[in-house]
Amino acid sequence: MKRMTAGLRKCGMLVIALSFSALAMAQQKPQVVILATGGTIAGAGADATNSATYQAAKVPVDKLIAGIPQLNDIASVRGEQVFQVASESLRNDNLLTLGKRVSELAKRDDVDGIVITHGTDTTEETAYFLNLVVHTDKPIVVVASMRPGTAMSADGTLNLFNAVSVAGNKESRSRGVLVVMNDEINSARDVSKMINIRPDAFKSPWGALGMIVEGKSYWFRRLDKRHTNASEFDIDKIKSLPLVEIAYAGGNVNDTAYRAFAQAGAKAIIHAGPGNGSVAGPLVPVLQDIHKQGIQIIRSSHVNAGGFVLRNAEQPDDKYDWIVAHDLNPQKARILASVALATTNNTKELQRIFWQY
Ligand code: DAS
Repeated sequence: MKRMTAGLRKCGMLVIALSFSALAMAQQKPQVVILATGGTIAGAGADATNSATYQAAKVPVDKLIAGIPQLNDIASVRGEQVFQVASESLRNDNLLTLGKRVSELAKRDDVDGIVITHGTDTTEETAYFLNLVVHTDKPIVVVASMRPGTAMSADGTLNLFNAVSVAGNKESRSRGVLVVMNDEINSARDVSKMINIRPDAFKSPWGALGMIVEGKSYWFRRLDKRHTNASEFDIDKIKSLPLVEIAYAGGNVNDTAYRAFAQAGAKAIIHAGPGNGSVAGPLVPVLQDIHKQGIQIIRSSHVNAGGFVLRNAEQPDDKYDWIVAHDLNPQKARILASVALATTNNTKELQRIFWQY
């Protein structure tokens, strides 16, 4: 009897010791929250050969996490399904909802990093938005995939594993919101989807911040523009995002879209122009007339590998009181204009903001 009691006691002690060490192990592992919004990374196709034909936003976050058991080796992960949509359908209100949830989680002591799974179409917009308005130095990583998990050589699994690894790494702190895809770590501010059919779709015209290989990050540079804790914009103070529209211009451009946007109540129009955000001659008086109605005119460039719009180069911006989007593409210029117009409509202030963010 005595021997049995002693044996049971030893067993009990062992169980307690093991659970403490498991707890210690869990506590040593970074705590990462995955916020799922949909997209191809949650997509499903009918056949393994369907790398481009599939339905986005089908697989729930818990299944995404369960599909990568190796996540448990690098972090204590928990998931939340915020939305389940293809990202082209996301609205400004969705951005506010997501931003507020990220901000709440970033304030918690039991959260070391946040990953957002997202569709590729507007990854750059959501990531840039969070970069502007969430005040934290904790890693926030947006991740997507070009192929659904059902396809051969699907990229989502490794992208998500890498994203969790980056989000759980203290070295990733204070670098702004990051986009992890195809082994690269890019800045949310610089990166955009430049090719829409290959795993190497996302590029930054000024280069990636780092690489991630087998779960280890290698850093090369930092973002110079203002972001996160250094931003003057705060998600907790933004009630709504003013309407900003994008008018795409090439040859033979007419004023129809610009006038319709003004009529519809846009507070700013992003002129997505060719080259240096060029404005066709007949369009100039139209934009001047629209600006007289109190609507901001912001010249951006739709060139592929990174536009760079200079003030007073081919357009007398000072004379017309127009704004230039610097190197931001039209879709990012829309995000920044919308966030900025929530606090000011002063042209000079807006131009400062476009130089700094
Ligand atoms: N429609 C795309 C989106 O949801 C699918 C994807 O590439 O993620 O952004």
